[in-house]
Amino acid sequence: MSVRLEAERVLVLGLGVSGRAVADRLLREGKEVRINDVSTSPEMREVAGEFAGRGAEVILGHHRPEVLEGVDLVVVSPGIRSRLPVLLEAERRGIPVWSEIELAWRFARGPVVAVTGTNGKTTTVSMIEGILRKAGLEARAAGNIGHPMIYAVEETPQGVPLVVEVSSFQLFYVHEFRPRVAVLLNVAEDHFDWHEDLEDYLRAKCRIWMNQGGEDCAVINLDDPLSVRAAQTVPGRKRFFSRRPRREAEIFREGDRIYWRDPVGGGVQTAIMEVGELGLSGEHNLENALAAAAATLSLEVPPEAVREGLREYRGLPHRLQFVGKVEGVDFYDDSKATNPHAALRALSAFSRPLVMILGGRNKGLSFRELAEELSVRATKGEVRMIYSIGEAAEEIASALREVRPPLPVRVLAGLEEVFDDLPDVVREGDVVLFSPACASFDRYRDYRERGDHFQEMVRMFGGRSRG
Ligand code: UMA
Repeated sequence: MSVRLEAERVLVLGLGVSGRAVADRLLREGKEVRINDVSTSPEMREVAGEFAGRGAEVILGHHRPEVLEGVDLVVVSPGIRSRLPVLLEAERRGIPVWSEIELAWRFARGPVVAVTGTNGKTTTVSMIEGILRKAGLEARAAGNIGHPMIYAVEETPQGVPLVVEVSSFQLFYVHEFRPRVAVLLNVAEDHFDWHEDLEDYLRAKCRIWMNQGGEDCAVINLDDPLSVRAAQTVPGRKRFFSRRPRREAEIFREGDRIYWRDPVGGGVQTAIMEVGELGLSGEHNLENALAAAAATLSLEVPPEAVREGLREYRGLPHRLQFVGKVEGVDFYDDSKATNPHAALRALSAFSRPLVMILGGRNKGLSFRELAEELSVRATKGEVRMIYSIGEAAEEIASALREVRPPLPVRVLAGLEEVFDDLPDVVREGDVVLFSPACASFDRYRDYRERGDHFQEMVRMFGGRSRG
C-alpha cells in the first residue's frame, strides 16, 4: 500500500498516548508539527519540552482558533469531543480532521482487521491475535487496547495482518480507512458524554466498513438487533455469526459445538470445536470467540489454528477476572465494565446468589434495564445485596428502587466501605461481582487502577478473615 500523506503542516490535537505516537511519526516523516493540548500539568510540560526539542511547535493550556493558522491537516485524539469549537472551526475552514487510525491505516503494510462494538473489543482483538499466532503469523494487537496503531504498523512485518481495536471516537474521524475485515460485535447505549445520541454513535460505528469492497468483508453479530440494523449499510460482503444455528450465520453454535458453514466450499458444515473447550466461560465470551473465528477464517486461517487459539486463550485482567475465593465466596473483578450493557453481560455469566458493586461516573446512560434484570434475579433469590458507590451512587440507587420488587441497595462512599460492610451480608457460595457499569474517572486514573484497588481490597479481606 502506498503512503499518501500530502499534508505538510499538521496540528496534533491532544498529547496523550495516541497524540504522542502521532507526533512522533509525523516528525519522523519530516512534517511540520504543531501540538496543542489543554493540559499544563508538570508531566505534560515535560513531554511537550521533548517534542519542542525535536522541532515541534507546542501550545498548551487552551484550544483557541489560532492553533489552526497555516495548518493543512488536524489529527485529533479520541478523547477530544467532536463538538469542541476548534474542531467545528477546522471543519468550517475546510481543514480535514483525521483520527490516528485514519493516519496509521495509510502506512499499513498488510491487511488490517478492525474490531469495534460497545463491549468485548479488547477480548476479541486478543483472541484474533492468538489465533493468527497459532497460524504462524507474527500478528500484533493494537489500537484502543493500549498500543497505538501508528506504532504497530511499523512493528508488523510486511503482509502480516494487523489487528486493531477501534472506538467510535476514532471511527468518527475516518475518511478512507478500509480494513480488510471489519468486525462489529454489538451496539448498546454508551458514550453519551461524547456522542449526541444513539444514532450518532451507531453512524460512527458504521464508518468502519464504509470504504469496503472487493475481497473485504464485515463480520457481524446476527443476535444483536442494532448490529443487524447497522449491517444494512455494509457495502461489501457480510459474514454473520450467531449463538444459534441460524440460516444466515456462517459461524454458529449448535448444541455443544461451534460450526463453520463455508460459503466457498458449497456450504459444507465443519465442526470447529466444542464450546466447552473455550478457555473462557460466559455467553458474551462465546460471542467474542465466534467473532474471532469468523474474522480469522475469512483471512483463510486453517480451522485447526482457530481451535488452538481459542482453547488457549485465558482472558485479560479486569474483564470478569476471577480474583479469588475467600471463605467460600468467589470474587470477580470486571472493572472494565464501564457501561450498564457490559454489567448486564457480566451478570449473564452467573446463576447463583450475588453481591454486586456498581458505581463510578455515569456517562449519561440509563440504569433501568440493568435494574430490571437484577429485579428478575431478585425474585429467584439470586441477589443478596447491591452496593452503589461513587459519584453516580444516588442515581443508580434510585433506578434500583424504582423496579418491583424493590432491590436491596446500600449507598456507600467507596470500595473501602463496601468491604467493611460485606461480612454482615455475604454468605458461603455467593459471588461478589464488581462490574461497575460506570466510568472510573470520579476517583481513579482508569479502569485498571480501579480494578487493582478492588483486587487489593479482596486480598486484604482474605487476610482479615484468616486473621
Ligand atoms: N485533551 C485535550 N482537550 C480535550 C480533551 C483532552 O487537549 O478537550 C488532552 C488531554 O489533556 C490529554 C489527551 O488529550 O493530554 C488525552 O487524550 P485521549 O483522552 O484521547 O487519550 P489517549 O491517552 O490518547 O488514549 C487514547 C485512547 N483514549 C480514549 O479513547 C479516551 C485509549 O483508549 C487508547 O488506548 C490510546 O489512545 C491508544 O490508542 C482508552 C479508553 O478508555 C483505554 N478508550 C475508551 C474505551 O475503551 O471505552 C474508548
